[in-house]
Amino acid sequence: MKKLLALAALAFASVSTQAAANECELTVTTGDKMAYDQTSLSVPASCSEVTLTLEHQGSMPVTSMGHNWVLSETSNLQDIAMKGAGAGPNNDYLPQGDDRILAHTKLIGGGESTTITFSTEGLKGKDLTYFCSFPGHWTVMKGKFTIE
Ligand SMILES: [Cu+2]
Repeated sequence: MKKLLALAALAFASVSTQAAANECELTVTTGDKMAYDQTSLSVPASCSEVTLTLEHQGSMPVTSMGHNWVLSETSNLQDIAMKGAGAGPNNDYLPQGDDRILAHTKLIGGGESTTITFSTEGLKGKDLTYFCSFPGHWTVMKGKFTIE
């Protein structure tokens, strides 16, 4: 039985070397707390693009419990978040024109949803973290993003 399972796993691995489009699509939900529903995300290395949807299932407005999804190298997270707080809500709490921001959604409030598509070019092998840049959220509202 174990051998059969191993064979099945092997067969599955060989047919999935070419990523299906839906493996490159991620949905992250959030709500009226400073948290995403997932503390890590990954996509297969065969994804040339990732489509990510952020859904805010809470009811609080963007001004008090806004969330976004921002991707950067882990080492740049804190500085981007600090500068983002200074950039203010009209800039989605992100420093404008900062190319250390690898991808980001807009800031949304309860009941809203937003989708972005970004290229994985140059991201493979880097230590990446996603976070919310709403002031104060980034310290707890974050997770590892891996391209495997
Ligand atoms: Cu947030």
